[in-house]
Amino acid sequence: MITDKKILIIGAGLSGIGAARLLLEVGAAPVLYDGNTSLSEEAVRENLPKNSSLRIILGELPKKEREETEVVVLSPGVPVDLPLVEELHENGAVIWGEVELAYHFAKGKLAAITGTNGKTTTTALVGEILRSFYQEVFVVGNIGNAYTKEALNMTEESVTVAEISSFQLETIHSFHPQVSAILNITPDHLNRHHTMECYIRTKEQIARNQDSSDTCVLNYDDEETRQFGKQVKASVLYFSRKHILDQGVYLDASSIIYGTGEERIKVCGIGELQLLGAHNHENVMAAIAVGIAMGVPVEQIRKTVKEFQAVEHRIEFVAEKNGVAYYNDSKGTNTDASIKAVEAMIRPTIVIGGGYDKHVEFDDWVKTFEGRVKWLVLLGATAQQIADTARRYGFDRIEFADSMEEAVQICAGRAEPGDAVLLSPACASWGMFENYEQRGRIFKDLVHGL
Ligand code: UMA
Repeated sequence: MITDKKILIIGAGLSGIGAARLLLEVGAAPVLYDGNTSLSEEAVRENLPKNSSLRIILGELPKKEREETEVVVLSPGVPVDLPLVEELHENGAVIWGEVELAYHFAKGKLAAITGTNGKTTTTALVGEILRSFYQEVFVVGNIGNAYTKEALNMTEESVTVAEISSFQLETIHSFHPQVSAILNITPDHLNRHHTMECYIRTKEQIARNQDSSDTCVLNYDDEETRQFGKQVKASVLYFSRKHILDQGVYLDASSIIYGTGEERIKVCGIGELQLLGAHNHENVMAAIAVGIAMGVPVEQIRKTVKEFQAVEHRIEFVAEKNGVAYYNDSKGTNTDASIKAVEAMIRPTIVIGGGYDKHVEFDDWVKTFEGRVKWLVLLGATAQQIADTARRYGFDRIEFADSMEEAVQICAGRAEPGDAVLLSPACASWGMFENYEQRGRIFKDLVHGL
């Protein structure tokens, strides 16, 4: 029984707190450890049940815990090759991720979604699809709701969708979703996983415990995931934006079709979706495939995907003012994300960009402006660099703003009915805002105030 073991939780963030609360509730006596010395014990305790006897250690881990720990519960942000974790492992401790711990106590049916991009949108949409059909639905994981926080509330009737990051997949053992999905795999987090090969193998862990009664949803257009489909034990359900599939979910001209092998069922037209952009069409197709594999009838799926609005700060439609559509893509904190946002625009667009300087180049982003972007309004530390880059590519309809308020005013003045205004800065928010969420909310408040 895990409850009888000497358990050490590493990390006192969302995952560590979720793990601690779960373990206390089932009668275990874990120790909660965090390497960050600037944390205060009182602040950590505020997130725990009142009067709990949980031991909290901050900073250096004493010798006794290094030697006697039997089970380590790792937060996803803590790498398995951290010297401390390696030492604990060498001293005989087993290493469980927070997801593995949650899975150990969770009940009901589970869908798990990973991929480099689109995880959160797809997971949120799958959550809505499941809610349209099942009574008791949980949406957990990397999306910001620790799996351990919900695991004990689940019953055999529960249906759960979990967004699972590559960090979380490093430390699973028995984790076994009935439906898994890998949306795409492109280079990311290589500082943590070291090589692309390791990163891909880590992503593939999501299906490792699946068998022929399970389903693995994979992207047919992504070379890596298509190849992976040949090796998995689960039955594969592909989705594709570029190929017609006999069995799977695919895009045919402007319709999303589910091919059952025997018949072709139209799910919806892409013009009926509220989500914009080719990348979102992929997310929608993946969510449809997961929904089908989770037993939701196509009729319910159809209704939900048509109604589903973007997740906050991800090309989120804010309002239409004087015939101008305003979109908040404050989550566009790097050029890749902001390229997708610009490419998703179907109206002449004024882009608000710029922010914290991460020492990156903006050429690829600026190259997507042609034929789409009519003005660029810049703020923050990178404003001048982006302007210089844009001018190099012959784009000179640029204005500078000192604040978000001024930026929105400039956009409102420049935009004509039928245009769109897109906040997608291609930069982090630090320096002017606390985080991208605050930046997005300020933008939305200003738009609503127009
Ligand atoms: N810590 C240590 N030692 C270390 C590293 C961290 O003690 O070597 C401590 C930190 O001091 C901190 C705590 O660990 O107090 C933070 O743990 P964490 O980084 O695992 O963060 P959590 O708050 O537990 O949030 C995690 C996910 N964070 C990461 O994977 C980095 C959240 O995903 C997730 O929502 C949450 O669990 C609930 O499941 C965020 C994320 O950035 C959104 N994910 C990455 C991404 O999407 O790209 C993977």
